[in-house]
Amino acid sequence: MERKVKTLEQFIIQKEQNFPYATGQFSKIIRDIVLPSRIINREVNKAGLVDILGLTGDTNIQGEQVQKLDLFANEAMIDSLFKGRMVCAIGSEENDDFIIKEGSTGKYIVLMDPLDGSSNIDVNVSIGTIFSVYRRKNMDGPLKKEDLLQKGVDQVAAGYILYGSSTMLVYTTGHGVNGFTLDPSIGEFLLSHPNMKFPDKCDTYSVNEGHYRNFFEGTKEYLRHIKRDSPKPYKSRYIGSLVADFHRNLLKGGIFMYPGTVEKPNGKLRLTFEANPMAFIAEQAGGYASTGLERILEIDPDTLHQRTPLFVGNKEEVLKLEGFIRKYGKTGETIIQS
Ligand code: AHM
Ligand code: MG
Repeated sequence: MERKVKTLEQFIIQKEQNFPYATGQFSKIIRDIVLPSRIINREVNKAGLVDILGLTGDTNIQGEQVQKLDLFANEAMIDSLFKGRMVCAIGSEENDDFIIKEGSTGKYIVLMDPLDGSSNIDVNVSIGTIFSVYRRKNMDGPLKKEDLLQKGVDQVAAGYILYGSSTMLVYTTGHGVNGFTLDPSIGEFLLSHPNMKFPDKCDTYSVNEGHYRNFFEGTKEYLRHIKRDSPKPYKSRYIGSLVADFHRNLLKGGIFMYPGTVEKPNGKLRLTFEANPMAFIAEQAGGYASTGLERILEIDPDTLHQRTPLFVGNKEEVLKLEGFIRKYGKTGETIIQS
């Protein structure tokens, strides 16, 4: 039987035909992200050979400096995006400030975490690239704060590349979520997961429970509830790599949590690079993302690197969790040591 294979390129062209006035600029950005992701993928796959080729940050046997993979990924993405000329500014988890391309006529701004979960590289655990795309609000004059730091609801695209047992691109432009798997034999991403949706059932939770004693009471009570009151115990699955944890929950059903703690009320994850893109993908896949008290996508960002608690996954489950957090007061108000 003949199987119909659709490449990412064919998919993009087909989607463009649905928008007769599309200039193609926006699709170019997706291509400009995908190109370096193949190179990052190659380097990530070589990471196990560090003992032979030299540790990252060291000098290899050829006497060359081996670049840390997260910095390599950062440079590869920035280079490709600016060469593509559609992007006028980039905010990256690896850089303190926005990188502005002087004189650029690009209409778009990209925020990204070029290699999230990179502490997992040494132990051969899946990691990912996360990106989101915004359109400039003012086309004339210098970039303003309102161009650079927009709410998550203003994203025009978001996605991630998962470097796992296979390499996948999952992205949305606000018309559903589609997943593509890299076929290494031909170097092409092929449509493998069209129109992705969270399954109806949610029986998995993903959280670093090592921090339990420092969670606020609402989070603790939710965790006690899903263990104590659900007819069948939830599965606990936590990799400690956001893209991999999120991706598994998207396919199987589940809630990912990175709550605030007593020491860090805003948790660990960054609103702009991690929470917003995942929230956009989640909502487009029928899910929901919350700080515990408000919709992630509605937060007006103040700084590039600001952090936020993140609860994301099946919509009903995240709403249920919000109920617990509300019941026990605003994050930070009620702390009961167990
Ligand atoms: P990073 O951006 O420094 O790589 O950190 C982000 C990662 C996420 O991928 C993951 O969800 C989280 O940190 C895990 O943190 P922890 O080890 O505290 O559970
Ligand atoms: Mg990160």
